[in-house]
Amino acid sequence: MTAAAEIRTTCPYCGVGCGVLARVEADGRVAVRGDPAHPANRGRLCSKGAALGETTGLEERLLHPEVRGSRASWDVALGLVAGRFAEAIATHGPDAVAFYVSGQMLTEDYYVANKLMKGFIGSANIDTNSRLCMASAVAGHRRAFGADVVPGCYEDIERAKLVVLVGSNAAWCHPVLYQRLAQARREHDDLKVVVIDPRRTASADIADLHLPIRIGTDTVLYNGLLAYVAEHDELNASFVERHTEGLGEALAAARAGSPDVATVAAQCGLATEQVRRFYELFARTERVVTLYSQGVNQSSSGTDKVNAIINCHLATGRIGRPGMGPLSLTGQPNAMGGREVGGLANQLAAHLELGYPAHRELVRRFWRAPRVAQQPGLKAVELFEAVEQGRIKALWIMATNPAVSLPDAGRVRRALAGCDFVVVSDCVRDTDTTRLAHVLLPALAWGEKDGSVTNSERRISRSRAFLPAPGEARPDWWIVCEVAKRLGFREAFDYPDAAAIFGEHAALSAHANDGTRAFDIGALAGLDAAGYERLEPVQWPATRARPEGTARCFVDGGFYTPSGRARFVAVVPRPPAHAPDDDHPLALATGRVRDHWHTLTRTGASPRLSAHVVEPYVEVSPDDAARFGLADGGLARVISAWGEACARVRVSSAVSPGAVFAPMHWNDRFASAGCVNRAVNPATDPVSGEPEFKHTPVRLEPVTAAWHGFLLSRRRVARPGADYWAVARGDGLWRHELAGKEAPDDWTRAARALLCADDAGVEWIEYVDRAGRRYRAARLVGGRLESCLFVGPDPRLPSREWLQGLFALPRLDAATRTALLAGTPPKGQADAGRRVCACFAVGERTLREAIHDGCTSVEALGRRLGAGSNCGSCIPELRALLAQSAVAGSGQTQLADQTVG
Ligand SMILES: Nc1nc2c(c(=O)[nH]1)N[C@H]1C(S)=C(S)[C@@H](COP(=O)(O)OP(=O)(O)OC[C@H]3O[C@@H](n4cnc5c(=O)[nH]c(N)nc54)[C@H](O)[C@@H]3O)O[C@H]1N2
Ligand SMILES: Nc1nc2c(c(=O)[nH]1)N[C@H]1C(S)=C(S)[C@@H](COP(=O)(O)OP(=O)(O)OC[C@H]3O[C@@H](n4cnc5c(=O)[nH]c(N)nc54)[C@H](O)[C@@H]3O)O[C@H]1N2
Ligand code: SF4
Ligand SMILES: [Mo]
Repeated sequence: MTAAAEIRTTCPYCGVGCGVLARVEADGRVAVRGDPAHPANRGRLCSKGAALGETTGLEERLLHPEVRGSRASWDVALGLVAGRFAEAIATHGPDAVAFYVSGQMLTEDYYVANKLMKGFIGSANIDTNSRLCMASAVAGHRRAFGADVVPGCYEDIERAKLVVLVGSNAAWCHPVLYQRLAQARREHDDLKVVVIDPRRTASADIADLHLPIRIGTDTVLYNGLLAYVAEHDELNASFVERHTEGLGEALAAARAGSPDVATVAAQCGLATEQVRRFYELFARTERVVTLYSQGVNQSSSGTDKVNAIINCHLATGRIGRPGMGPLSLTGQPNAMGGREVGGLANQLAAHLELGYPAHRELVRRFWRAPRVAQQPGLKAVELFEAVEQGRIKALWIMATNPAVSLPDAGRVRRALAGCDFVVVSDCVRDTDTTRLAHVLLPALAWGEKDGSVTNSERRISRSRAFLPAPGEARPDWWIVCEVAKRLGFREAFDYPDAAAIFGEHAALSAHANDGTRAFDIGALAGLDAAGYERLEPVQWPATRARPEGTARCFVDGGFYTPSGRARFVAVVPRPPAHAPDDDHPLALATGRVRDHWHTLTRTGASPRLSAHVVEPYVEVSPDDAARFGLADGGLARVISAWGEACARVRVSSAVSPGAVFAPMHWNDRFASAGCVNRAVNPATDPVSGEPEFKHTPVRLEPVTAAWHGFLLSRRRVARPGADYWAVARGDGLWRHELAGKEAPDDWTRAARALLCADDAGVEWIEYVDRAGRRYRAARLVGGRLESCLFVGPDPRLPSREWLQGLFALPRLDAATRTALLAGTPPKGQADAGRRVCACFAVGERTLREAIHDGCTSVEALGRRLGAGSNCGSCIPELRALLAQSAVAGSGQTQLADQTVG
């Protein structure tokens, strides 16, 4: 086989929307690199993008339709889905069915799903996981601008003099954009960076100022800023006069709650001086960009937070011009595309309003639809409540894993288990959600499917196939259209390909528009299949008059409100929905880690990406650790009024006393009790319906285990027989972390049962230390290491990294066997330590040695080991190691703040 041609496509992870060049190599492997011609990344990729080639395997894939666990033909499965939906609609009305879709669908998939539900089934019960993500930003944009428009573009970050990151850990979650910012910061001395985040995250690495704000108090801080700007005469009077309305009320509300800097500081848990410095910087810098993400959106006052931020940009007229503006970072690759097609339950399509009869009629005629939904449908959290109450008789979930990602996940699972009919379209066979489905429909995955996505700066890019469709998997749009046809809507859903759907979507955006709606891609309406194939990245609006697209909106006002003026919103701060109490005194915020994506269905398949963080963890301050009797590296239960999870404890001064942080990624497939959403409360923002993922009152309880251990094995052990377990993919092996309440009487027997020692040709070496409660064993086949188990009385166990390396050896010699049982590398065999750099597989120990040998800068480490010199995502951690060794060198030791690893 010869290598195939490179195909230009788009990264399927975050909303930065990086261009990727992908090709299948002669040996069948997938090679990817950043597309130098794509304006979002100009050739860069982060660790996740660079490891895409490790995630295209078929091992875990769903490749055939299934009905109640048995393989079925497409015809049978589609017929069943259409039949059960038709029956539910006929008996209980259109609102008795629902779709729950995702910002990871392509625009074309999303468009037909929305069209089917809102125009043909006639209900608006289609909501999306963007409700958990971008809904507050959408609602805030609509309140302020009259339309869901991100005013600026990425280039503004490089042209700004002050970049404020609010509730965004871009270093890990939008890494390529963060690298662009870091580079601009290096090149321009006068560019300042402020990070507003309760935790000291990797993003604070380049910050001139970090404000460790008390969770949920951003409205107080921004109200204070508005009052400060007015008081210090920094209002842009002519902009306010010509292009806005409502400043008086907003200012009055701001002054009432945030009268002065000291009051703000006290309420936000900050030092007065810190707040003053931020306000001064903001007030005196004309070119300010505010980047915000889930620390803002995922709050019961998320929409108010968004408007409090936008208020300050409107008051200073800093919007729509180069180097300035509020810039909401979208999470998923197509969060923005979903908003364009109206995928949320309270929208129509192409930025048309469900609430306007004229818009409904326009869409109905355009679609030649029998009926168009008259009222908004159920928002995600309400939707699953309705499922629990039996009001939804048939539910179709596409490209999302709600059993893991919705708050109060225990309740979501009960709701799904009790629902009459659940359909799941996914690429992966076994997820916490597919386990609860009646029908599974196999969808094409990234690399196999064709369509388009839109990134945070409104840039539409093509996602192109370079792999063949595996098994019987089909594009999501095809699956939706086949069901639509079986529901009797053949004509409206008879598309030959994704290009035809895109053409219709583009035409609708321009239909009767005349500049009244921001979303207009009329320039792309006439594309034929070849034109669609060639489509270059373009930022909407791309109208017939301005086909080249638009970098910035609102350059000259021109907002989409009835008056054409932007609206200030009077914001009255309120505390999070559920206050901590004696039983649950800590505030839990949840979020992401650098190398994992959501529920691990994709990044969990990559050894490279699974090495950085191998287990669910909970990060707690040294004060609270002492208070709750928690040891670093031990285990803790995270308990709320809704449920609980179990995770590894990380004691870190990166979080403030009173606050704890846990990642959202783990679930029943990867850990015994890792799904933190079982504990997360289901409160939502009253305007946007977005859940409060960033604030749940919890308590932590240490888990006392009689034994701790780990098991490295070439095969995945389905039931590791431990009270606590977490599993991660390694190179050619699986890594299982284990702990148990009671140690078995006889480890030798227990280990053999676990590792099934009875196959022929197996060699078994072991070490038993009864007094020390230590046990070590390895199983070899033909001299080659097959698996090994290490057990001890506490979490201090030998280096997994070195042991993993032994799996690559064709056979273990006597010295290595002895070393293995001793748990320490023999002389000359290095132990790289915990993986820090994903691109070059560089471990912490290797880095420390290099630092010890005189590498005193990130650049020097890069020259010597490669670390940090490719995607740059680990640079904050390299810097933390450098700083630690500098401190250690001066005679002190310090806990790693940012080495969350
Ligand atoms: N590696 C990785 N990258 C991703 C994803 C992923 O799963 N993994 N997912 C993508 C998606 S869908 C999304 S939505 C984005 C999310 O991207 P981000 O929003 O940047 O990520 P999060 O970790 O959810 O939360 C950001 C920060 O909000 C802070 N925070 C919590 N409460 C508050 C508060 O009250 N105020 C303020 N100011 N900050 C607060 C948290 O401490 C956290 O550091 O990431 C995208 N990129
Ligand atoms: N505690 C807590 N919970 C959170 C958050 C948080 O910060 N804290 N963040 C929330 C946010 S912002 C988000 S965006 C959500 C994300 O939550 P989810 O959307 O539930 O997470 P994913 O793991 O991305 O799920 C995507 C699913 O779709 C499948 N899939 C991938 N590609 C395709 C495709 O092309 N077609 C089909 N049919 N299936 C596909 C994947 O295998 C996977 O099962 O989580 C939310 N939940
Ligand atoms: S920043 Fe990383 S995850 Fe996001 S689109 Fe770019 S390569 Fe993909
Ligand atoms: Mo998201």
